[in-house]
Amino acid sequence: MGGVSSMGKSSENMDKVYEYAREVYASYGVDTEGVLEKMKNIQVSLHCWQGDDVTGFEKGVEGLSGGGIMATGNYPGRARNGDELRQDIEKALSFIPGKHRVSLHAIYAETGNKYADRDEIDASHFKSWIDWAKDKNLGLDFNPTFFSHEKADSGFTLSSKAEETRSFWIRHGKRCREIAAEMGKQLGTPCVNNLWIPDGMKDIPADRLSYRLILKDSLDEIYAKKYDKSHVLDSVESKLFGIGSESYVVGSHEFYMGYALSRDEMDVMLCFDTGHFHPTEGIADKISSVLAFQDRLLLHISRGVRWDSDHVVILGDDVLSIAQEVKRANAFERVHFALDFFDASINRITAWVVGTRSVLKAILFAMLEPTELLKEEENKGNFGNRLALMEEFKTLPFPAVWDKYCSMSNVIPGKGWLDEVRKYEEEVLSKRG
Ligand code: RNT
Ligand code: ZN
Repeated sequence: MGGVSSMGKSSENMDKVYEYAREVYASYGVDTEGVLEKMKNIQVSLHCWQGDDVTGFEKGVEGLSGGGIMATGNYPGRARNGDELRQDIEKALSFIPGKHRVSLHAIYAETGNKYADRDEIDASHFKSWIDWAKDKNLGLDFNPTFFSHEKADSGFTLSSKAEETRSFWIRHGKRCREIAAEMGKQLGTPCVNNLWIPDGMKDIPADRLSYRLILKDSLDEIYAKKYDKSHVLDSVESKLFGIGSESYVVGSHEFYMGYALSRDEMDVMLCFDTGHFHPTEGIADKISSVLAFQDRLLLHISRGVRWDSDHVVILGDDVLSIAQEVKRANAFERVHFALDFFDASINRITAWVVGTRSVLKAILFAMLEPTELLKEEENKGNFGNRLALMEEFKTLPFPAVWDKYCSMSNVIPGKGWLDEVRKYEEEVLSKRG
């Protein structure tokens, strides 16, 4: 085996360790080679907004995201335009095994020296992104941006009682579907177009229902037009609370669950953001409930610390449980993995790489699980054995297979990539004003 080791050169020891791991897994009926082949089809959608702290390229709205989300920190090197952001994403991707996707927000439109408002943007404003994605063989995903805009300052967008505000955001929602469909068409892979709105209230509302009925109508208008599913896949993202919307969020979990399930003809999927539920509430158990009724599901993998803080994802029980649930439901083709975090206090390339590699580790770990053995014990009613096996499987020689996955993808397996990030920081990031 050739490839790259953590030292940056091929290593015989790595081959030996992998050989041992292959045998151990084979003794449990798991074919590591087959799993590595399957990993080639796994795509994670990298969120572009980690690279510039959710700022976007519109003129006049520097810095503040608003809408109850906030990137904290002031680490130097934030990308200031499309070219810098693309360059940074490419750098991050070079340390991430596999072929992936990039998720954009409407605020990453490049409108030249002419300002185009949210209800005026079209696919031409994303030409640089689309051309770049074609060139790099990357899929693109998309998100309308219902925040960082004066028409969102009231705290209401699609559920606004002010008709002018509401219709403006409906037009934005429609434009974004069109842009996403064009991206999917040009790139030959469906673009996931995810809708999240910040609408809500700081304090106890007197009338929760009316806003939800307005939102329902707005969504019906946005999703009325049919697009080819091979171009765009629509999704709606719920939330429990945000900064300034602690008491009420119009687009709650139950709201969107009802919406998606009652709109069969629109074929809208749900998006679960791991930070958008009660702090101790996991989303792993929700996956199979959704898959019992819907074809597809989008995940925004994030890490909340005490609240929806959008910390960089790490390899924790929550992420592992999610990957295991998808594996056990044999649903890797139905569940879309996307990232959603923004940490401005550390090197932003490091943030992307840590988060994405952690999610990929969780997916690989789950794929290597001898699930059939667990199901057998369960079906026999031997829950003691099921528990014992689950514990045993936690210490199977997974790291050797991860290293192999990295090296066969021409990516540095161990911490060696950090030296490369340091170089990039010295040569590129530190020179940004
Ligand atoms: C906000 C949502 C949403 C955003 C991004 C920027 O709470 O999670 O997905 O983070 O769209
Ligand atoms: Zn999200």
